[in-house]
Amino acid sequence: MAETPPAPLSRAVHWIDLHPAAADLRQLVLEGMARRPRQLPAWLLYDAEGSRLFEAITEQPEYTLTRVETALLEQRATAMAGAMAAGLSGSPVLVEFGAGNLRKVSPLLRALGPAAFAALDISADHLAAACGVLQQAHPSLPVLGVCCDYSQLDALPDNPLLAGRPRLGFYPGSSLGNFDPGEARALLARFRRLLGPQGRLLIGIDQPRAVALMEAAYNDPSGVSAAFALNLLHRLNRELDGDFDPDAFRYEAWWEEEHSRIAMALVSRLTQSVGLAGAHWRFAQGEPLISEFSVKYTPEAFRALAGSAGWLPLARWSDPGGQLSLHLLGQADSEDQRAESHHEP
Ligand code: AVJ
Repeated sequence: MAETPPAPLSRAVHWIDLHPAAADLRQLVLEGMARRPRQLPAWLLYDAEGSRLFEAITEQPEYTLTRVETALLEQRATAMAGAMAAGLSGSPVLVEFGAGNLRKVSPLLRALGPAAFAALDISADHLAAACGVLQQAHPSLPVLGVCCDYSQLDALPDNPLLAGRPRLGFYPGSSLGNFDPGEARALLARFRRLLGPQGRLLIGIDQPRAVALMEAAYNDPSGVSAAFALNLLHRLNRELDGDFDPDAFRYEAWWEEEHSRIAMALVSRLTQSVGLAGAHWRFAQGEPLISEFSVKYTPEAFRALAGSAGWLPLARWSDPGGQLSLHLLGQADSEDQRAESHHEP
């Protein structure tokens, strides 16, 4: 019997840590607590436990976005990769923003065969574990994990894996919805700078649906959505010397038609004073602390937003139920000047 060849040596995952320092975190929280209504940056939800709870949300029957988008990627990865790489000079690198558990990117990696893959996320341990698993599944692919707040990044790390190659961005999951429209436009413009002149971006955006469906998706009967938001208070207690009593807040999620968004908040059950970051904060009974917004865009509204950030819509793929789209964006000053094509299964 022939000797089995040794398993291909898995490369080490390259790792760069740009997580905001504790002092910056404190400053952000002080600013958010001073706002009316009080609102904290959504990325604070993603500590290790928050990342675990978010994954549990994506498995709830009411939260269909992740399953629908994953299926669309699996079905259309070849067409998407073809459109993403059309006309590029040289093998590209793929950059995923807000990479999470990295379970959506595999079909795209297989279809695209990029020179390297960079995964950016705020949740360090979660990202490191996900990069390790991905590396096992793609042993010859150079993988770079970057722990950072990608919405504040001025340049991709100066790393040889990323140097001198066209850059393709991947931003699935409708995470853009966490930013208000002004911030979302700034973020899209930032991605254009990070990805450079040949850059293209494949971005997942979910649409407004029946209000009852949306409200159920953000307030599942098992209480996972509530636990995800309440975990923020545990994090603040631990990292910023807070004394929040999580039982003194209830989780609520509601649709705001005028902003086309779901608002998620921890609502004070009573009038109380909370210590945090060396100060005391009064909460009136019923006063919300916004944990995040989830803005929904129609394809037309999203195209207008992307256009205002300098992106040109190239193509769009939607699920059969019309719940969400993956939009491919290109640059107005490159070869990307054709009309947008729309594909439904
Ligand atoms: C990760 C921002 C896309 O808005 O659907 C889900 C976050 N929060 N349930 C979303 C979330 C509670 C999610 N995004």
